[in-house]
Amino acid sequence: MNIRPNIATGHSVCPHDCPSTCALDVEVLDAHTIGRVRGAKDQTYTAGVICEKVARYAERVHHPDRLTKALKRKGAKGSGDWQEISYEDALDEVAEQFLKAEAAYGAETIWPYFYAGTMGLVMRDGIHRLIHAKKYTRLYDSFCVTLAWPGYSVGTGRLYGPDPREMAVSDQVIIWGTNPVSTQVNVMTHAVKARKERGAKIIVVDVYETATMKQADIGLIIRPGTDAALACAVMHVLFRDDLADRGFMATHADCPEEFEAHLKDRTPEWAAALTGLEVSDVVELAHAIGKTPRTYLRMGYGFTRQRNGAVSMHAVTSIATVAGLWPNEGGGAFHTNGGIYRWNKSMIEGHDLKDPNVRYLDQSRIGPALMGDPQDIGEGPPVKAMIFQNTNPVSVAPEQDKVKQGFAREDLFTCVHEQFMTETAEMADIVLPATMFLEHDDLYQGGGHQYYGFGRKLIEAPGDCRSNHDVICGLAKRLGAEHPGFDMTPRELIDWTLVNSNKPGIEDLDKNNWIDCQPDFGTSHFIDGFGHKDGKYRFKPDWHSIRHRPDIGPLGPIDDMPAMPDHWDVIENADEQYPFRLATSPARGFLNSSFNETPTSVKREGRPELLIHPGDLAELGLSDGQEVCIGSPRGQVRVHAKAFDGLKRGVVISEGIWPNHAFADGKGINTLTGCDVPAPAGGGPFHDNKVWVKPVD
Ligand SMILES: Nc1nc2c(c(=O)[nH]1)N[C@H]1C(S)=C(S)[C@@H](COP(=O)(O)OP(=O)(O)OC[C@H]3O[C@@H](n4cnc5c(=O)[nH]c(N)nc54)[C@H](O)[C@@H]3O)O[C@H]1N2
Ligand SMILES: Nc1nc2c(c(=O)[nH]1)N[C@H]1C(S)=C(S)[C@@H](COP(=O)(O)OP(=O)(O)OC[C@H]3O[C@@H](n4cnc5c(=O)[nH]c(N)nc54)[C@H](O)[C@@H]3O)O[C@H]1N2
Ligand code: SF4
Ligand SMILES: [Mo]
Repeated sequence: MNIRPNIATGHSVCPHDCPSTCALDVEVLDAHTIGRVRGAKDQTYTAGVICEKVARYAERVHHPDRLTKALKRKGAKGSGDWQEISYEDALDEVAEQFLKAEAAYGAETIWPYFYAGTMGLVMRDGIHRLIHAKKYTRLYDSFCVTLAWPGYSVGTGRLYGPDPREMAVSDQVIIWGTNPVSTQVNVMTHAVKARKERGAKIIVVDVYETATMKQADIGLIIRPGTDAALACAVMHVLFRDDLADRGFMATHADCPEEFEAHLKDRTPEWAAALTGLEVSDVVELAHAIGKTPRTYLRMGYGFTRQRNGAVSMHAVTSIATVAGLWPNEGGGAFHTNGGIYRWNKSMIEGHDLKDPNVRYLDQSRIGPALMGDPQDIGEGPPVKAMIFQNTNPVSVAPEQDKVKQGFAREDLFTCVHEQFMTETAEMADIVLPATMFLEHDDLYQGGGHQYYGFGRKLIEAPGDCRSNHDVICGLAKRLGAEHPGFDMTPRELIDWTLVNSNKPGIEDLDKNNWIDCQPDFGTSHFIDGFGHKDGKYRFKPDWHSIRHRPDIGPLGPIDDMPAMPDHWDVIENADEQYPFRLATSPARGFLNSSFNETPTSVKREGRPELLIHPGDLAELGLSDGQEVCIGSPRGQVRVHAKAFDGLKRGVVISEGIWPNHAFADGKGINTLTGCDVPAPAGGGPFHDNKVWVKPVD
């Protein structure tokens, strides 16, 4: 189907790390060039809508700064002094350095490091095959989901929920700790449809007045890290005011009486003091939920980026059980559908070569790990050689001062496979240019919806760019790593994965573009029982059962976790020295550190800023627009203050992961964030920071 006459339209899927995973119609102008990108109209979740930054993807694919040649470092680390070399020579050099390091320190001295810059199963996950084949150190991928997913699944026993399209037939959508107008625009499509067609209410719970809250009927601005307090008080009122669904709980929950008793003193007054809300706000929220059976709780990642984030996720999910929302169409609590696809990834990831004795290192602790912290390295070998794909840790990882110290080590060899000269690439010994999603084939699954889809190669890559798959296979050959997956094409890997996951093969996918995997109503709504053996929702969860990776156990101080939902006071509370609480919320124009190089995104965002209440600004003797220094226990950064009254006194927000060079001193926002390991499974507490704010002297 052509959107504009004479312009071919190709079909693909957005590869970025975003729950929307939009189905795309791409104008293909010639074999090397794209035009506009649009959301596919007939994929029912995307429904023709995508974000601005991807609509303008031509800016990113055809960006003049794209890497197109392999580079070898000539000058000092980070000096920007490079020599162009051939791709083959570059791969030879990487293999030689890896073999040298392995000979001296053993295979675990090599730590391949990756994340979700592409969400394609072939391109993102193929690196596991090399890791397992060579017994290199494994990566514990804790940046994003390890606080959120356990909190949901520990209660429900599953990692899926009511069909997200049902938001459109809901009477009340509660958008909790997510800012979809910026981070996953399609939530708004369905929620706004419900408002237009059924008069549904949209309620938003956040720590500041986001673009999403501006579109809501009710906005609740709370203090960071107090979501479980709000949830507990809501459930207290549901029990107290006879709005709890005791019949549903009798058949579908583990210990409703004990839970009710536990909530006795979690009153609206108690929650108001912790959250900063009015008592009436808490009671009204509870009544709105208790009286609206079709209430759909759409819970994001943002509120879990706190040291108590997993407990908060479990607490908010529990509201749906107390109110008996689950059985209703347009009702229930949804976080992600990651659990519906049940892929057999053993060919992509080389599971047959897995050795459970090989160590893991925690991605969020790359700073301490590179600096030889005994908590990470223990008796094991130091990290001497690394390859990076799809991630930019010298900007996105917490405790940047340590990360940068680590990358500056003269005895550390790094190869960075990238699309742009990121901060991580700048510190490399070898830089390899990478393809973008329109230049290779891959398979994608939606987290915020229920489709998997085919992302096709639609254009040729510029210069010498190669895909992740090509690089991994090229290295495997040189390193003597063997597995059938290294000899397959991306299409063959996709087909194998589909067929061995009991799904129709690639020809079917090629024909249909996307396939709907939403489980049936009874399953999605847990009417047939929750995912635990007895079919019951857990108010009293077994946090010890949480395994984010099957072979890695609980990490944080799990025995200290509350037995039932509660305000767990392990957040980085403000104190005399650090009187503010800082959240580093995502910016609309960027996607983590991606797109912070495209002109329209940079123009939209302006410059790194600190949103601060005018009252606090005045009290500090500062003026709007003044340059300020922010300090946390981990370091200091400089930004411009911006007066903003859509937040509580004592709370400050800095949006977006700007390039480090956008800050005075070159110190980016993650200089302030921490990499301690929250319970139960680790994860980045990016929005949980105590800070001071001072004028720049
Ligand atoms: N434009 C854009 N889109 C993105 C991204 C991006 O950087 N930019 N990142 C992508 C990625 S990797 C992910 S994981 C998703 C994340 O997307 P979301 O699930 O939306 O999570 P966040 O954006 O981290 O935070 C959402 C909101 O939670 C708020 N928040 C912070 N702390 C608290 C708290 O204690 N309680 C409550 N109630 N709210 C809190 C933040 O202020 C923010 O407004 O978005 C993806 N999409
Ligand atoms: N302060 C603060 N920090 C945060 C967060 C926050 O909210 N606040 N959010 C955190 C979260 S949720 C996440 S998920 C992480 C994400 O952090 P990252 O995983 O580092 O994500 P990006 O910053 O988008 O960087 C992805 C990189 O991959 C490259 N890339 C994309 N596709 C490909 C490919 O096919 N091949 C190769 N070789 N490279 C590719 C892109 O050019 C880009 O530089 O950041 C975390 N950091
Ligand atoms: S909303 Fe998310 S998935 Fe959709 S196009 Fe934008 S970044 Fe991609
Ligand atoms: Mo993320």
